[in-house]
Amino acid sequence: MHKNFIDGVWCEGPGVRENLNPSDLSNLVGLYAQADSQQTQQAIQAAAYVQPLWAAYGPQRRAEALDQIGTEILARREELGRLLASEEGKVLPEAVAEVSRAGHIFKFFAGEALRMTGEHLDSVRPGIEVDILRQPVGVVGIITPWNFPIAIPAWKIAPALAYGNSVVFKPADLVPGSAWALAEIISRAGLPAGTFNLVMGRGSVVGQVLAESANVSAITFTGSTSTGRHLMQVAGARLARLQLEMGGKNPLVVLDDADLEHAVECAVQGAYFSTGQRCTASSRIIVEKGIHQRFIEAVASRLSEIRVGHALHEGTHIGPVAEEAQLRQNLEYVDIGQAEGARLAYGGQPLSRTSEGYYMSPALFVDAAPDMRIAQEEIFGPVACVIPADDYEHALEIANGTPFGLSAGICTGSLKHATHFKRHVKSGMVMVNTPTAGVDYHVPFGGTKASSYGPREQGHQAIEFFTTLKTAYTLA
Ligand code: UN1
Repeated sequence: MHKNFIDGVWCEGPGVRENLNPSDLSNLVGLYAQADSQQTQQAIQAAAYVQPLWAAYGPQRRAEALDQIGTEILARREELGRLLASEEGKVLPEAVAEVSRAGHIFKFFAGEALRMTGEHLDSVRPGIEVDILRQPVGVVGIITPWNFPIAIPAWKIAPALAYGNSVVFKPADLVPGSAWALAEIISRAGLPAGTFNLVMGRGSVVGQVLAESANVSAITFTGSTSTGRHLMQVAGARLARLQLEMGGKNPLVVLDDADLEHAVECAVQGAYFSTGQRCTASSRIIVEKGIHQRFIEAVASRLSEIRVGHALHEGTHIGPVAEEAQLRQNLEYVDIGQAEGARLAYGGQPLSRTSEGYYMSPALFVDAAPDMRIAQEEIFGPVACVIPADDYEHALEIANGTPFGLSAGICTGSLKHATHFKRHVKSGMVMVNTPTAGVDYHVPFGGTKASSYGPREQGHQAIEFFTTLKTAYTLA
């Protein structure tokens, strides 16, 4: 049984959760404790008490702790990758790459701990000096989703700790395994007890206490738009600092002058890899009319080569859907798309494999209209639609026509269109001739419109959310 980590102590909870492998439901990944609201309160109190001590450790010791965590994650990438693939269902090479990303993130923020810079200037009043100091925010509540069970926790926990904050971490209920393994590594990194707390359990219990508690100064969350709105209502109402990363309906524009083969790879990789379970997935593929027919034939033919199967089996390209409810929702959207009049050109069927799991074939809709539900709502599965466009301007208008604005891509040989698109597409990230999903760890991540709220995650810019400024005046 894997326990929660509260105030430096491993504790059982009132509940237990079975972590099942979505590639093989007969495989129990492990049993994980479920915390209640009282334990969550204890974790918050411990974090609040010790935070000034952790801040006083100074940048050298904080950097060393983060570097040690990063080193161990990287050294264990194969083992942790297997665990991740087993609980979430992404294929082993993707899972190992995600673990590596988590390791690199800790190492990046080990360096950032040493770069907590402020500013110094003269006052407009003679004899007075002004210092703009950067300080930790306090206790940070971290709430993460199931689709990146180690990378997203890493890119929230590492900057929180680097800049001297303490942490109460609530991982997704569905995938506590990678989070627990990460917590276990952090538990041996020499942090004072209470600096980092792992509180596994339900969003409605643990997440709700984090949202309500006055001792939690900031909450960073990645997940659904509806939960983001709820946090806004509860934590926002008590004026907590918020960083919310929510849905996407990311467009990939393919123009007539694109390299066809490359555009197909960008579309297939962006829309379907990781089973389409990425907020950066290319779920709307907007294709100019001259290349349209050749493009959809090439994508359908490429999809026929994709092997869907057990995430740990060699040669699998796409693993199962992570959970039953998500599979049901994906298949419902396949029905909705057909009822709306889009044509299902490939896949969209439940699949059976040698083991019982949540398998489905990647679904490709064509002849979708921009206002259809399948073209407006985030599905979060291997379901994408092709929307035909008359020309570049039309494609850009469609690309900008949803409430979301996370990532956007364009495949084109035209410098003019690529440059225009980079400037005018309404998104936080824009990709030219590269897939909309799959981002670097050392540059900012985030979106516009309903996709994101608050300062960016990742890169040096993460400092904006995880620190606060204090302006100090000194009469010299
Ligand atoms: C990526 O595309 O590499 O939840 C990362 C998500 C995003 C992360 C995507 N926050 O899918």
